[in-house]
Amino acid sequence: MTSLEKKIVLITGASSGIGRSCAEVFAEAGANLILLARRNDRLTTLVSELTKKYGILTLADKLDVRYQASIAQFFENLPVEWRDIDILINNAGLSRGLDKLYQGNLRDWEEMIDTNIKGLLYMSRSVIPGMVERKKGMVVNIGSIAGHEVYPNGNVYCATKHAVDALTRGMRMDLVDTPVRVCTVDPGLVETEFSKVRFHGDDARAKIVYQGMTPLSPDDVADAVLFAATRPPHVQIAEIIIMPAMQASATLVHRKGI
Ligand code: NDP
Ligand code: 8X3
Repeated sequence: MTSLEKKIVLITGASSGIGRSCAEVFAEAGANLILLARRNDRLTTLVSELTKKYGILTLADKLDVRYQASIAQFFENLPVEWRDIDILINNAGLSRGLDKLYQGNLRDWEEMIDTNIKGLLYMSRSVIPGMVERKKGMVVNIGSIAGHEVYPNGNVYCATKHAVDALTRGMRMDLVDTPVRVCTVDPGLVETEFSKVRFHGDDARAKIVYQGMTPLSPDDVADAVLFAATRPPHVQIAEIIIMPAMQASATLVHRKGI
């Protein structure tokens, strides 16, 4: 097992759900964390919790991964002691809407494409060259079962997660002659703010997504990310698909009493 003690781990979308849980498990493992998201107030609270609990170093910043210029500025201003990033967790992502493609909201499409695809690309382009130069590093992309299957009304979200799958494969090919490893962790239903965001804040509709079944928790997914990150340097966990026991595919979920 590889120790994460004092490793620098950068997590996008650390203000909630899977990203927040990753921050917790990597902090517990002794890593120093760069935590990014748009909701800076949440990051501030998380930083004070994690530093108190685990005595690690943290750097948090407000960053919207959709904007390449903001990302460039963030890295330009990054203190030198934080620059040698060991692990990049490309987690920031979202779904918006669940509509037939021909009725889809164009703004929802732009937001998903800009965040899930372009954000991941911009972050990767900024961080991977340093890893190649230092001859060590790991990228973990948070994909989805929606990157392997398409479900009704999931059209554009599924397309973005298929893109994450393709980009992960591409990265792995392009890095095969380096020690840098690339992994994708692809969950099924995880109860986070994901559905609330998908339904533009409609809590009642979001709850229905997990009705009658036990979804994954974000900690379950963080556990899988931690597993991949703690393998010895010659082991590359390429892909982890993780689903609740009550889910067999994107469209087959067993729900009790429904
Ligand atoms: P949450 O909504 O709980 O968390 C999403 C995180 O992404 C938040 O921290 C949010 O922070 C951040 N984020 C969204 N847009 C941006 C942006 N433009 N710039 C920076 N950060 C952003 O959902 P999850 O934890 O569930 O989602 C995390 C990842 O997991 C996503 O990529 C999602 O597609 C994937 N996933 C989720 C599944 C699920 O069922 N929940 C299943 C499979 C995959 P903020 O709003 O503060 O910027
Ligand atoms: C999130 C899981 O099934 O809602 O990626 O697409 S699903």
